[in-house]
Amino acid sequence: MKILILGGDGYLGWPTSMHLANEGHEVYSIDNLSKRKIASEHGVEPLNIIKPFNERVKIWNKNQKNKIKHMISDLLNYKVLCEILKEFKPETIIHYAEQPSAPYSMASREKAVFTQHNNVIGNLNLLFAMKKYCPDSHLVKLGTMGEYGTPNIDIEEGWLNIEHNGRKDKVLYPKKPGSFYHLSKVHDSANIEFACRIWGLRCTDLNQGFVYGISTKEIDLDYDNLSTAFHYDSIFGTIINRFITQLATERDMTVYGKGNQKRAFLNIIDTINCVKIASDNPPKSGEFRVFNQFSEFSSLNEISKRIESYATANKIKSKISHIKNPRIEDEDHYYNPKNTSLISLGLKPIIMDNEQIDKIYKVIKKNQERVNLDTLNPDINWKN
Ligand code: USQ
Repeated sequence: MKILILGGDGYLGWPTSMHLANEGHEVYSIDNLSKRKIASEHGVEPLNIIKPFNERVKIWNKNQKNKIKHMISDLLNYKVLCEILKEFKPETIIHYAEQPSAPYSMASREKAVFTQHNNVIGNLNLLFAMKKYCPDSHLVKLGTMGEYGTPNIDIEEGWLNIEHNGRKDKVLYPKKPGSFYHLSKVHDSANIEFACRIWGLRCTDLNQGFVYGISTKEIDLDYDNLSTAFHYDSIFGTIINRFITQLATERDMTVYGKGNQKRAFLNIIDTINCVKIASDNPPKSGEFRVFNQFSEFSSLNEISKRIESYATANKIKSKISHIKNPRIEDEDHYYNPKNTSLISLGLKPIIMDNEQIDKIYKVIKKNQERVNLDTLNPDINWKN
């Protein structure tokens, strides 16, 4: 299959590019390198030195049978985007190319505007370019479980059947996101649903939980050259990756507030598998399909305790600290999200057990001197 990967230099886009190439697909990977730029401006470098995009594609292509084609380009450059779609004619477009950090989007007006402009307009450009040059291709768009927030009812997969004053309808599931970043994904979802309904495009919106993990089959082929950008800092680092980094560097695991917040999450290998499952099973023309993409959900307290019990079993000193929550979020709430679609299509969820924690812990331990401890504590506050 001809697969265009947008955001192919990122934490998820790079391992997805390698994996799908390895599976024999014709992969064209695009990135504007904006995450590297933001990270370096804020002094929040990933755990490993990540080779420049050009270089790691070159290394991959030199050593592997199935090559990756790549280009440095921006979805905000509509002309170039059109040329790419016109020439490559992808059957599937996997869209990761968005500013992914909630804290970054809450840091200032400029950063909120950058996030929404980059994400919403980039996605809108893509929809217009698809309509013009490849209306039959399947858009696999990375959304987020954070679009839903924490409603007091079960979270369905994108749609909700409602009955009101004796009449029934099926509506997009109501959204109550918790940051300008999460809002950008809500706006994307609404724009994509509209494009499917009006122009007959086909899309799978993958509402993904937070991702953890550091290795995949392809990264493990040559860790030094092919590793992905593992962030542990308070801007880009997701909570499990942060907790294990805190453990490995003998710092307290920082649970924000009471820690009864419940969240959905998945291993990076499951992300790749979910994206692959969605690509292999496209929706029909005009369909806006939503899958909730996660493997398990738990409270932050349960997550930190799972890591603590790994530490105890391995005689590693650990401590959990509840610190003042820099975010505005419900700390006690109902949470029951559904994820039956991907499982019924074949996803076998990886559970975050001691073996998974151990793999991450060992890599961090090996690279411990690269951890910048100053970037671990949160310094962006939702209110200020
Ligand atoms: N949290 C802590 N301690 C920390 C860091 C975070 O308690 O040291 C808490 C946060 O308050 C939040 C939860 O952990 O309740 C998750 O935070 P996170 O930083 O791991 O995830 P989030 O900001 O929601 O964003 C991440 C990714 C984003 C993705 C999203 C999926 O950065 O790209 O869309 O996870 S979801 O969480 O489902 O919204």
